[in-house]
Amino acid sequence: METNDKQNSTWWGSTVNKLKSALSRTKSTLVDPIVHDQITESNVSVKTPIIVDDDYLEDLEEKLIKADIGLNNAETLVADMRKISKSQNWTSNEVEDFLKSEFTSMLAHADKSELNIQNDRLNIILIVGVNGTGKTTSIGKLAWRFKQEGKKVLIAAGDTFRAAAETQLEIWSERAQVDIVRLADGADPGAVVFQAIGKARQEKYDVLIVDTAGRLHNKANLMAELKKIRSVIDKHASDAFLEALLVIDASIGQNGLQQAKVFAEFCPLTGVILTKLDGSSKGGIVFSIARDLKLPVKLIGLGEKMEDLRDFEPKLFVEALF
Ligand SMILES: Nc1nc2c(ncn2[C@@H]2O[C@H](COP(=O)(O)OP(=O)(O)OP(=O)(O)O)[C@@H](O)[C@H]2O)c(=O)[nH]1
Ligand SMILES: [Mg+2]
Repeated sequence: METNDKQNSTWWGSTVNKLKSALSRTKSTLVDPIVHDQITESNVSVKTPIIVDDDYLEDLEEKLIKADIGLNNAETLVADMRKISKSQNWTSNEVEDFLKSEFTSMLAHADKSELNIQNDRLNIILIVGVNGTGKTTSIGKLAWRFKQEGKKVLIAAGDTFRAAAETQLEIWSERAQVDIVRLADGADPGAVVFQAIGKARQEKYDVLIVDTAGRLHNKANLMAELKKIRSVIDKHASDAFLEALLVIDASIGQNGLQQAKVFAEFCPLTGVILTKLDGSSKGGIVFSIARDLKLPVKLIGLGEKMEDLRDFEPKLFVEALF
């Protein structure tokens, strides 16, 4: 999507402030313990020099790992710092600039973050993930956003497993004013997807978003069912443009990576939606997803409201942490 479109639309307007406030807890675990000015007794903030010695570097590595950025990232960052400056004094501004540049290069390990939408054909967005991570909510928000952009949107209630799941999606479809394909409770999710693809083609929808049941990554039968859904798409919509997005809850930190690896075995992924960044202190996981999974985070959830799903902008994200 063009930058201009984004800047003109309502959901974009307050992104920077929204992001800053959503990331405040992550900032307090990831950045503040490393870059902090000392407050004197008279309440004046002074910048104290930081001596980059072995103790400092060891402590830094520990803090980074605790903040969920991943072992590889933490080791690289510390090694880079050691290379540049051993036993020298750094100002807190210098540490801040160094961290910003390291964080930015961590995100460069993954492909570009934009959600791919093609104008000349059907786009299918398949949403998968563990129970309760925010799949259905994110679909509602995304459908609303596409609708605001003037696209013709269809959503498929592919979670036929949990009672009330389809009703939850139906409520979102009404809010976003988009169409929905829903079969009887307990229907085969593959059949729902098949029918939705047929409708999307016949009635020339721009985007079809597919909801799926939450499943534990260690439950083989449910994962096999996901594989089936994926094969229906591959077989009956091979000319459509597909985004397969894994929803990860930012508050679970490193466990999200393990989930992602298993999901990717059953359904090749093109990116991640990282939800619940608001209120999470483990937003550092963004850096680990890029480095260790090599998957781009495409969208981020910053709250429960319709407009609280935003594009992930690596540069903006890093800026908002400082
Ligand atoms: N604060 C916050 N809450 C969120 C966000 N995204 C989703 N939620 C909440 O998370 C809860 C679960 O969301 P759902 O969308 O039902 O999750 P799901 O993955 O579809 O769940 P299952 O269908 O049971 O697997 C709801 O209460 C949502 O409002 C977010 O970005 N921030
Ligand atoms: Mg759901």
